[in-house]
Amino acid sequence: MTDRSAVQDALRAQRIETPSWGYGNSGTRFKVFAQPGVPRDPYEKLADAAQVHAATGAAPKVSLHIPWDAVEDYAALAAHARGLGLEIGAINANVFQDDDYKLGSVTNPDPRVRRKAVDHLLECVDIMDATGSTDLKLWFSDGTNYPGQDDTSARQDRLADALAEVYQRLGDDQRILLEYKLFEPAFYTMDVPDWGTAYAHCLRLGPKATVVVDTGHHAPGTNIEFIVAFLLREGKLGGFDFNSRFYADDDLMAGAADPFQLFRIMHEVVKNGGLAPETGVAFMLDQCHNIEAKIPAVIRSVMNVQEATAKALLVDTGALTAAQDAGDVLAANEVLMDAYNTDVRPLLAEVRAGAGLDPNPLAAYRATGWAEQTAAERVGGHQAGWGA
Ligand code: LRH
Ligand code: MN
Repeated sequence: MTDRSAVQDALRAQRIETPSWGYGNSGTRFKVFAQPGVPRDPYEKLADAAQVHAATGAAPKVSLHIPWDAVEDYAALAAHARGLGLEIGAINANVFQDDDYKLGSVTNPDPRVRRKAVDHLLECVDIMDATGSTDLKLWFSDGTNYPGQDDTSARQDRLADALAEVYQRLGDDQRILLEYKLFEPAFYTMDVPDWGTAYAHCLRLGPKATVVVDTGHHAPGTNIEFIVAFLLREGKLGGFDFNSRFYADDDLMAGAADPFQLFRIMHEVVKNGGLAPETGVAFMLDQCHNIEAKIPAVIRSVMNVQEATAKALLVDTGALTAAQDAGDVLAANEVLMDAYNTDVRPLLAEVRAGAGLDPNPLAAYRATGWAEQTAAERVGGHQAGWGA
């Protein structure tokens, strides 16, 4: 697709969902550094997310995490979001921070603990009803640390039972986004360790169950874009948790550590129709901004995803297919590298200007004085964090 106006249309239509926890304090097990002006509640997190949308024009949805974003009235929170020009996106359940979940949540040997965990997942569907969200995002920290600690198959049975009960509760336009992770916090087995396990559970559940690809959740060297192409072909790619990493689940800004990988992923997305809204792929960020200013980091991440997408949209698919069909390895690779090596910043600046936005979102944000204003106003109270 090298028709410039079609490329601009696709970029103008791209939507990236930002994580509420990306505006709060989050970091590593060694230290979570506080910063001035950090939100103290979900309302302030939404106000910060609105700054990202105002600067980029591409981030109208915010994912929530329960109980990190627990409020009395979720409908009021959703109304507040709409007042800011935002929408509540995926609802992330949290069955990984309660002492009861030491040996697992939905896979725990103790039926009382499993019941408690499933009840939380069902409560998250109630919250979706109240906020108008369609996506229930499920990541399970469940796993074991030592061989023999528990029965892997029995845990899979428990997981399948829990997922089936939640699946039954979903409304017509609601779906499950099942996230996998190779390791951490468990270090011998994770009960949803890889895309294959997530995919198998989703196939068994039905059409309203799809897989989330968190780019930080694979073994080093994993070809993530192959997984993306496969899941898209199966109609089972529900979305992404974009971030980047040099080593493990570093949760750094998307595209910062490996922009070429992000491009290769977006190339498979574009080529397999994953940008089309009807494909239902949720482009979400899942990051921690421990040492960098949080709102600019989210803006930079949105821009990195846009740049990777723009390069993917500029791939000369006709030339690529011709070279592939001819078995011309070097020519095919050259077509892709030409797109990747294209400076798309002027194109994106044009798209932003065309939408009445500042071509430079970071400069636009800095000019608002929001950082200084919130640092002055948000004094006292308790800065929001991930409670780890
Ligand atoms: C787990 C994870 C998951 C979220 C959490 C904040 O590592 O990627 O998506 O619940 O980070
Ligand atoms: Mn994630």
